[in-house]
Amino acid sequence: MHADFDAFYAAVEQRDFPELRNRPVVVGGSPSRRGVVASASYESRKFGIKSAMAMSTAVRKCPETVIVSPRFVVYREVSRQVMELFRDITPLVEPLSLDEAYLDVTHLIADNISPPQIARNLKQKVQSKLGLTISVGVASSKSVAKIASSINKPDGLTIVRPGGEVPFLYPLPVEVLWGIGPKTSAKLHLLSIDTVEDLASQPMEILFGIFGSNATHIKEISNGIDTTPVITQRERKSISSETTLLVDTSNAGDLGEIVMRLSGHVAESLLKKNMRGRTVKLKLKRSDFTVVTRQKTIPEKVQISSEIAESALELLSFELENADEKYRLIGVGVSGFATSENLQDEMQLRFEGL
Ligand code: TTP
Ligand code: CA
Repeated sequence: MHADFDAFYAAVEQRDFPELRNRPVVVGGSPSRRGVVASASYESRKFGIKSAMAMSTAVRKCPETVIVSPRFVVYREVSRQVMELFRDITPLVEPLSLDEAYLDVTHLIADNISPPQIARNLKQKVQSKLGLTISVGVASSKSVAKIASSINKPDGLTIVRPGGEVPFLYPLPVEVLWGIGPKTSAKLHLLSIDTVEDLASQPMEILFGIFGSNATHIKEISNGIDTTPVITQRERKSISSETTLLVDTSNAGDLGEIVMRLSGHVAESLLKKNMRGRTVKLKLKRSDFTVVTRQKTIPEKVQISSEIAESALELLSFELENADEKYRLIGVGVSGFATSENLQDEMQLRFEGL
């Protein structure tokens, strides 16, 4: 199952301030300070208001809309509560962000309790305990479940039975697939690739031209094939990113730049998964193919790019001072996770980054 809060920040505000219910509400920064919409209530979406839109545009579209400043501390607490409710029904919960998670409930299915019932119970529990609605998708894989939860919002429940993946996916617009953002979808529409079926029926050469090394994955998910398991935070040992260099080098400047770029990739994955770790690892493969790894454990858990890069660069200069080698591969990783306790910084970042 994939479960996702409907209009998360806005719904929390409408729950806590009854005068906001049934009204167009947006949570975000002030229009006079070039703020943007973080979350838009479903009432405001009827006017064309969406997340990430400039607040001034939102006000133009619907002058009556109520603008509310975000209360990150509250959203973080609600997120903690909902993840706890999820974990009451299964320990196999993989949070994707503050307001959504995958739940593996395979082991709960029995003669007298079916997947739709499990999902209905979950929705009811969230409504009665938290006073909020979630949309749930139920399917045989993570990718299909996530799409299923997104297509009947708000308060949706969409069930895709095993074998029904292809008929479910094919008529949908390509944008429903994970990893197809606005740039790629514009490119696809130019090629008259509009639906998932259009995409799934492309020859592999075309897909390689558009998606590069990701083409096989795209082909699979457009046919509803996804075998990735639900991974809880405790199980995930490390998050890393590595690259093989075009030419072997010992140039400290070049190596440093790559380390910074890789730290950025790792930070992005950590943010997406709401995780932070305490150990930063640098992996180097020398020209003679020997691999060295150096790691550093720090008192504060890291999550953002600059923090990861700081430790990784320190490890790099230590290696360069102590070895006279050329390198052919570099990797940066973070491990030493605990359940994310402080998500506030992440929300702040996401909010400011809009
Ligand atoms: P989403 O799940 O993308 O959006 P939502 O919950 O508001 O609405 P939907 O019913 O479509 O799921 O994001 C969850 C929260 O994350 C959202 O309430 C506010 C925050 N957020 C931002 O701060 N900026 C953004 O651009 C987006 C998309 C979300
Ligand atoms: Ca949501």
